Amino acid sequence: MKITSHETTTLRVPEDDPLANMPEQAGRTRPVVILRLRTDSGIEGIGVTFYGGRMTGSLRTAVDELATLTVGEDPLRIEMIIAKLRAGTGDSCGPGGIFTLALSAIDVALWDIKGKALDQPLWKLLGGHRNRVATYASGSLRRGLTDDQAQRAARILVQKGFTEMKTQMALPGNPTPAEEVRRVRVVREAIGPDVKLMCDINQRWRPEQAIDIGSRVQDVGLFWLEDVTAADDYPGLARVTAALNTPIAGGEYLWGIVPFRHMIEARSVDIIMIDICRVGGVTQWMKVAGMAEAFNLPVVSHVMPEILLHMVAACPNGLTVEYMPWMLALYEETPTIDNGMLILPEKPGLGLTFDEKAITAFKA
Ligand code: SMN
Ligand code: MG
Repeated sequence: MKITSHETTTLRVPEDDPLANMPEQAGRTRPVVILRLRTDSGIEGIGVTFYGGRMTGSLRTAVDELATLTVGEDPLRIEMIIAKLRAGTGDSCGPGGIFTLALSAIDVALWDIKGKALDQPLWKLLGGHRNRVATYASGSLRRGLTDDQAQRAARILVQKGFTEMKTQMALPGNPTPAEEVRRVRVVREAIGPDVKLMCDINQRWRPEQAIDIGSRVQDVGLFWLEDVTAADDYPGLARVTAALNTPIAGGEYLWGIVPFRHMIEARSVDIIMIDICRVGGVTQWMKVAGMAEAFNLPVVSHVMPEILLHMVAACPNGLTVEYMPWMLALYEETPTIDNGMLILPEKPGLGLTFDEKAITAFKA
């Protein structure tokens, strides 16, 4: 089998909140690049990437330029293709930035092709550890909401059957520690003691703030506190992780696989979060998961649950899938949730088909 052609499209995908209908800001959209990679056997693989922001035109061009280099190659030889793409950019355009975001789309499409060619769903090709996987609602309980909105949204998520959900601290403005603490307490009050509650700081605290506010919320029983300070401050993170009983999660902002080694060696976090676009695709995601397993650390996914459930389910140390619903509307059908657990699809590859009507509607 050989790759014959590719097609990219830039979309503006609504960043609304289909889970609780409590958007932080109505009408906001996110630029996304989608890829279709075609082969001479008729099999087409799909990929998705983002985080280009105002440079999304450049990201799409990067995907096109890299995809051109794959034409004529055997799509099943993924590491060979990755090496060719790195060499094609003089081994100098990554890992931080657009090269890796573009590589990710291509790698995802290659794995989709491999699954379809072998007639197996991706999670089985990658290890197939479990066929149902824990998931948490994300994107609904964001820091821009009022306490009342956050409580109402949290109750809706519980009614919908979610048993895990994520909120945020580092509230807008210049909140006092007491105001930060109040937000997680009111959410906990709304959902009761048994729902797992995560909380994302998105790198907005200094280490000593993280220790201060983190200690004040220990009795809330958070499942994890995420990105409590600058993502590459490995010793700062380690200080917070050592000081708090609450597990600390991090990793979504790291590029490629090597920084995870430094983060893990410094004992910076208890839970490794791997972003598929920034790590460089499925191939690199699984390498980080293996590295984490060797250090007795669980891994969790970041965004795009319809793709990431395959990886979290595949590996023995996969903990839970972030159910961030922004991209669900791109597909005809996405994995279902039963009793708070995502069900792994039996269709080959990613098991996803673009909804052509939605793609047309979102075209930038
Ligand atoms: C997040 C950051 C950027 C895009 C989407 C989501 C956030 C998360 O950090 O973990 O959900
Ligand atoms: Mg996060």
